[in-house]
Amino acid sequence: MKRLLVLFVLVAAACSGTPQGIEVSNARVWVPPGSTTAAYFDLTNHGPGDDTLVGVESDIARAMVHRTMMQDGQMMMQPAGPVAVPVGETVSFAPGGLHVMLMDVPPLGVGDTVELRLLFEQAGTVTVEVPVVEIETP
Ligand SMILES: [Cu+2]
Repeated sequence: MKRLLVLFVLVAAACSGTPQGIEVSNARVWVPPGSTTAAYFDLTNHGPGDDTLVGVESDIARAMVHRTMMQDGQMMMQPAGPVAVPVGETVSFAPGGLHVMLMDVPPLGVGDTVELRLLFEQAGTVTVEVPVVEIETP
């Protein structure tokens, strides 16, 4: 009986230490210099399977997933389309690459937060409260 109890405790500990689904970390929105700004974060897929980010929503702005790329020596950005987040991997949204474009944003200051809803094929809607931070310089 005692051995069974020990086994149960071990299993419970193992389960609670293994997060499932999509983890959003390092999320931040750059303080808008005007009516447009960008949000960045890391997406980690803890399983059980591959997932895809298919969209993003905000109540205070128009939100789109964009990708920045060099084209003919110019920095261009365009809609990224669905973004694959394979199981066990982390996909970074970072300056110069993937980002969430926020358009028609109201005035925001450092310390404010913006709620974003990230829409995944498998995980469904993942809601994050994203802090507004100073624009990062490289
Ligand atoms: Cu953009």
